[in-house]
Amino acid sequence: MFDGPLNHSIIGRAQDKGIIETDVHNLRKWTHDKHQVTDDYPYGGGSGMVMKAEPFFEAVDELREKNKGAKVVLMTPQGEPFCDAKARKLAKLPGLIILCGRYEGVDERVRLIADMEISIGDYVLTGGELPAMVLIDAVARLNPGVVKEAESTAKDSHAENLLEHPHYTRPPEFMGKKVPDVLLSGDHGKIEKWRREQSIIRTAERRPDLITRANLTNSEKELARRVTEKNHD
Ligand code: JAH
Repeated sequence: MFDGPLNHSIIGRAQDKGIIETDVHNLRKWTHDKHQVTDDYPYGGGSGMVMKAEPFFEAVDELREKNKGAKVVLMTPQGEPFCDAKARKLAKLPGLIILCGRYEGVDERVRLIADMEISIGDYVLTGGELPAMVLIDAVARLNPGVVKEAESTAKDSHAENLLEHPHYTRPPEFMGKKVPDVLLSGDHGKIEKWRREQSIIRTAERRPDLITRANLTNSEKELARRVTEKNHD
């Protein structure tokens, strides 16, 4: 399940270059029974299975020993919502040990060995593997040299709590829709001003929850307010 995404494209290249390294572990390795069982019936009854605590404990003991300073993250819909700021904090750490549950959930005592619990959004999946890969991708690309220098991550959408401005490439007219004249003007001052305005307008329209956290000048706040008011009548 991890093989495709982690060895593909930018993340794959970052691993080839030795900038980041990922290892995938099968929890069954830390079982002791013939059938390598990692789940069991829930105490108190009910449908579905629960992941056993012991294999997680033994796995984390071993992986903490081999990855000094790494933090243990449990992927769960009950965790702290993942965001750009969190990704930047995690990118500064020497390593991450990411625990992925399956079935209805993991034994509550697994929480005791996790340094943090992270959710990538308010929906339930069949397991924590896809969220883990989302986290890895978001954190990995913040390491110097993973994405091209020109594509600096400092101005990423969300790094400044703003959505990005619209992007256009050739042709200059498509299905009757023209590329805004300003982008063809060659006036980089005007282009930057237009992009900043578009960014603010879009964020105010689509994500009023973000705009309150963005660093805006007084006139930019005024622009955001005009957009919000227009959308309320
Ligand atoms: C589902 C264990 N926030 C996304 C997310 C994270 C984890 C899980 N689902 C959604 C999950 C089943 C078992 C974890």
